[in-house]
Amino acid sequence: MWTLIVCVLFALSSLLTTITAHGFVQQIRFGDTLVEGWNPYKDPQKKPAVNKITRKFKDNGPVTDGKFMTDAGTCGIGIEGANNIPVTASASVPAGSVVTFIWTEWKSDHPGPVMTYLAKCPGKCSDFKGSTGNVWVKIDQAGYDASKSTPWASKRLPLQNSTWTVKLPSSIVSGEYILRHEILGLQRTNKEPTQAQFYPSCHQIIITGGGTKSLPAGIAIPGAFKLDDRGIALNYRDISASKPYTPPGGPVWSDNGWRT
Ligand SMILES: *[C@@H]1O[C@H](CO)[C@@H](O)[C@H](O)[C@H]1NC(C)=O
Ligand SMILES: [Cu+2]
Repeated sequence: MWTLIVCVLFALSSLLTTITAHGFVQQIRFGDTLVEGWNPYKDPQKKPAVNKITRKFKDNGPVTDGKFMTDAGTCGIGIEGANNIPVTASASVPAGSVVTFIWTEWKSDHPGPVMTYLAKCPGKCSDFKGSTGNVWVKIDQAGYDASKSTPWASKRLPLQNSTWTVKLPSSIVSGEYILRHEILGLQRTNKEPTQAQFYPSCHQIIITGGGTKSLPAGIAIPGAFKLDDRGIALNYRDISASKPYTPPGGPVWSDNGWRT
């Protein structure tokens, strides 16, 4: 609650017209197929219970106060005190597809990167948490691009109708994966300790028609993100064309290999 109030106050003080400070991914377009995500405000009450591809999270607020170093950092803060609980639903999507994450209206002042990861489920994703091991491979990221008129990726979201588009690798082996997409808000990361705000969500997918490449080893979430990470603890106002920003979580892997 405290975090929420501070976040809202911050947004108000920095942009008087902003009331809603947070957000979540409400829908995902896989190629031509639109899939509804978990809605923490509508779905818990539904009977019969909904079966969404998104692992449940409690609200539109961030994972902050260092909780990103716990299993809340994997797929968000869960409901009923349990984080990162697998679901039984999944969406089928051909390898190489274009995927668009459709956020709730994202108009707050949260400068930061937008990142997307994949983890291969050893069997079914409904049996796999992904909270341990170097299983998360970043497949897309955008941080601070000084060549753009709106350099921070998360601030370009509102200009794109609150959507973000990524392309799945074409060459990876078919099978079950967790697709993890997040915004990292850096507006209070100059605090000690950092008040980095992660907005992650995890969506279970089955990739079809893939190739022969296995995902390489990636990072562990939790594990990889530390309080003193230079991508997590910084004053975002210091970032400029001459002082670039490197998002946390390492390089991006694609069909062409690793790219920093
Ligand atoms: C913008 O997003 C909203 C909500 O997802 C959607 O209803 C609307 O059609 C979108 N507008 C455009 C121009 O794509
Ligand atoms: Cu917020």
